[in-house]
Amino acid sequence: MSLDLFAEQDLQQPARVERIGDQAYVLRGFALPALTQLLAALDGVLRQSPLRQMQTPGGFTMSARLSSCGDLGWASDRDGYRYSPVDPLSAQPWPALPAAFLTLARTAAEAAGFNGFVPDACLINSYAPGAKMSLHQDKNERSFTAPIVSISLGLPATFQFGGFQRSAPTQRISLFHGDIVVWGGVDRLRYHGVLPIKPGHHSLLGEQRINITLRQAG
Ligand code: MD6
Ligand code: FE
Repeated sequence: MSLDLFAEQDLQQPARVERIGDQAYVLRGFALPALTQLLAALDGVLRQSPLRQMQTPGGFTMSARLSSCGDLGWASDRDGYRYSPVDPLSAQPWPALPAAFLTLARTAAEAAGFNGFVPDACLINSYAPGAKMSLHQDKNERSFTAPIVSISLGLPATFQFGGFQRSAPTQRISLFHGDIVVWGGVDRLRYHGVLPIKPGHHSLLGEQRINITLRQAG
């Protein structure tokens, strides 16, 4: 009985595509085949540029802890949000974008209809239970022609996918370990966010959700 259930789950997981907008998709389980390489690469990046809490320009502390890799990473403080080639913690360049991240992001973008995605920025967020991300637009990138590719690992989350104004109604989408969300084109500037993560324990990542987002920022 349980063997049958597992077999069925394995068969269902790869490439189940859910459309959440004209040019926005959830690719269920899309990261799972590359998981081992992905986690090893993540480990390497976080050893070089550890997760840290950041201040918002409004003086709040973000509840998710953040790091970056690639040519450009995220820096946020009382002076504003910006992409920077240097990790403010080490005053060194961010770690290089691992090949495993790049390949998976390109493949996911293609599966969602965006060919030729070449990300130069990758943000890594760790959400402990209770941490959230308020509704926002990803609009600090130089151009909006490339999509956002967002990989979910660890504890599940409720992702909010809204409209073009903060007050517009939102879809609520459960995201699980291995799911990838891709949004671009006409949906590129939609408001989105993450509701507070529920307490729990993930067998590989412990008491956290990791989100890896790849963008073309420069
Ligand atoms: C998510 N993350 O965690 C969605 N945006 O599923 C984001 O929207 C996001 O993690 C900008 C910067 C970091 C993020
Ligand atoms: Fe975002």
